[in-house]
Amino acid sequence: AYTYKLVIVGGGSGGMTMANKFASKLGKNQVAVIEPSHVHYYQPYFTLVGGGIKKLCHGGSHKEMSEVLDKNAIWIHDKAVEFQPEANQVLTASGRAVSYDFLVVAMGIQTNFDAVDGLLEALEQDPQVCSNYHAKYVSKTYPAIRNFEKGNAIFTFPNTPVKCAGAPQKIMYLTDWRLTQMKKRHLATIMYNTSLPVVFGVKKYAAELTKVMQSRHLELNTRLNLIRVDHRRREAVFEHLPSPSSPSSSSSSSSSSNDDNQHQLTSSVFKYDLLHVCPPQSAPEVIRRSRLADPLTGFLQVDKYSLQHVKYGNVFGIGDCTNVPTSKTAAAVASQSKTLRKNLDLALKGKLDKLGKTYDGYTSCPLVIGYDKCILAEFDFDGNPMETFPVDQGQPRTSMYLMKSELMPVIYWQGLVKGYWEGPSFFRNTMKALRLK
Ligand code: FAD
Ligand code: UQ1
Repeated sequence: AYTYKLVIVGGGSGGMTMANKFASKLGKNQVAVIEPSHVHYYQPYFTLVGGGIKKLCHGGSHKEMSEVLDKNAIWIHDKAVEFQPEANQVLTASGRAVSYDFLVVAMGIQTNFDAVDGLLEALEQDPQVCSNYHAKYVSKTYPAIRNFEKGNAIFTFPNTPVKCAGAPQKIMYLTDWRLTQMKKRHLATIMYNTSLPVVFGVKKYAAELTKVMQSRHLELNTRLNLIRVDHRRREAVFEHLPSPSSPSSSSSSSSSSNDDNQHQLTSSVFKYDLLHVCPPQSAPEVIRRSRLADPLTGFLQVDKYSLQHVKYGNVFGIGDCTNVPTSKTAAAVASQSKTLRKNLDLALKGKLDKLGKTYDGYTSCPLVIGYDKCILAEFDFDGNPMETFPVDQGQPRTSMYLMKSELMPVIYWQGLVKGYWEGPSFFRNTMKALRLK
């Protein structure tokens, strides 16, 4: 059977940038990408689509796989179903065994809409239930905002790892802004019901976001996890998670006991008139049940600095499907791609003992807080800010908004997807040097 020099599982942000870097370098038919979807999505656009700022459109939110993949590479239009790392092959849904010298796993994170009782039915049937986390349901978000008359607008954050941890609240800020424009804001109670104990995981930005929420009368309800949606009654049921410091939950007066729950958690019922759901997410099933999985989390078990698999030296990972302990974003993918390019180059030359441990955890989240303002969070593994620009990025800025809405799509399609953009470290270091002088 034919053996590819490089096989990449998943043709999303991470898979496509790696494929296009190596397709031109390794030549015809040496790189294969296993990807079941015929469309490549630019998911960060979904926030803008949901907010009614951009339209779902070719060239903006998506392009055909055949347009984005270098002609030297082979697109295997199929789904990976089993990893056989001892045999250096991947099995696909159609029964094909794809052999490789080196493997990059870039399958993204799995969204589990079916893990919330009644959610899929509500997304299919209730126009006021929407989610920017799905190419289909994102087109419901803006109509739901426009159709909102009065009552509760609820935005959820699940009790699992997620991609783009800021996205579930960005759409809340856009909704607030839009309802204000429509002169309906006084008729709305807007709330962010999050499983986390805080509004955002990084202190510096959490402090600014708290100010924004308070000044705009957005309710923050922490340690609430969506478990059921009853769209006929327009009710959302949340379980109260124990606060990190106390073993039992602190339940509100409206709580009712939920006996089915093995943890004996209490739950609360909220009426909704608009419900934006960030679905529970997990490691892709195919990784979780394979030998490549981190036994604790189910994500691909790689060294967080080199992105090489901890057990199989010819296997690497990038992006949301890995157990790299940073916030999962396309910005992180871009920075990881620099480390991975260098290490795959060495690996392909047989220098597996010389791999660099250079990924620093860089990730970024443009927190769009209105139709012309953005807080550009950038931070490392430990949540220390790693800001690119010589201004305080904790402050809401129009420049950062334009960066997100106008510049970033160009950087993504012309830079990241084509294998050129490897993150802003060059600019950050240059700016820092200039500031010192
Ligand atoms: P993906 O790009 O999701 O690609 C995974 C690919 O694997 C997909 O093409 C999928 O079809 C494929 N796949 C899945 N299963 C299989 C299988 N069995 N076999 C083969 N292929 C498979 N990031 C930012 O940096 N900035 C932002 O502002 C931002 N905003 C976001 C807003 C929203 C609403 C969302 C949903 C995400 C946002 N992100 C943002 C996150 C960003 O989109 C992801 O972190 C990024 O796409 C991760 O890249 P990836 O390659 O790991 O996964
Ligand atoms: C980034 O590199 C990136 O990936 C292409 C994103 O995803 C779309 C981002 O949202 C951000 C903010 C970055 C970081 C880039 C700069 C210029 C700060």
